[in-house]
Amino acid sequence: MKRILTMQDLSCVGQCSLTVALPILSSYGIEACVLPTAVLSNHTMFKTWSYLDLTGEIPNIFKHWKESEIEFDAFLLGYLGKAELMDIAEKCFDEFSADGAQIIIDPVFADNGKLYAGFDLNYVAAMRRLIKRADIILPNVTEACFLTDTEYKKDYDGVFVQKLAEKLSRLTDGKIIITGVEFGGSIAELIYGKNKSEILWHELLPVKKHGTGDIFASVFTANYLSGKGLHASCECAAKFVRDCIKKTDPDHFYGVQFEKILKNGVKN
Ligand code: PXL
Repeated sequence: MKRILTMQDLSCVGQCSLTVALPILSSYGIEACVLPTAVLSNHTMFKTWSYLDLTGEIPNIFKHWKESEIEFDAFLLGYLGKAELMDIAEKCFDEFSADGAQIIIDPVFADNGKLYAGFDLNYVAAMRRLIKRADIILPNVTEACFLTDTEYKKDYDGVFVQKLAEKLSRLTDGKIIITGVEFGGSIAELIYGKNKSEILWHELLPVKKHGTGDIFASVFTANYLSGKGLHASCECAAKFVRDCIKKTDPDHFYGVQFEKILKNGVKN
């Protein structure tokens, strides 16, 4: 059985980060271990939130993992929240990787042309360094713009996204998947290839919901670690997200009800 470490925040309420990664990864038969970077009352799309930074506890956690010779077959990184955590993430890869461990990084710091609350360009610069270590990165279009110092534009086309991916390929040797590519009335992922990229188009639903990027990353990772390729893993993740959105009560405002999909065992 594969053992993965997912490093991101624990938002007590909000159907994002660890509260989606854990159940989803576990449901695919992967042992999901966690490195919580902070505990928040709820995610930062609510009006207010509390934030307990756990960075100071991580060296202690590492000390005990070292003593017990713990290693991981993969890492999934999401919302970290502080630039300082990037160095800690690198230390984590150095100390706790099993042979051939895969590093999957969803940069999670921006969307719709803007940084999330509490993030700055210093964080972006630290992420730019961290993605050098990745086997796969999953930025959305806004994050790809920030990482490559490209001005975001709301109306873009395939050429724009391909150029973003090319610029990202100068920052990492990892595989590049740009998520949430949206134009011409559809949504897609771009899987970068030096000579030819693939664009996987899906039905664009009329509602935008919070936390879907975290769900995409978890389902993608679970499928990829189970042996599927990039293309098939993206297809599964996109379908899962779409099904979650469709099943979510219209007045449920802070996330998607992915539990309804897991409960029915209708994974793919
Ligand atoms: O879904 C990304 C995410 C994760 N964790 C926290 C967030 C966000 C996005 O805003 O605020 C705490």
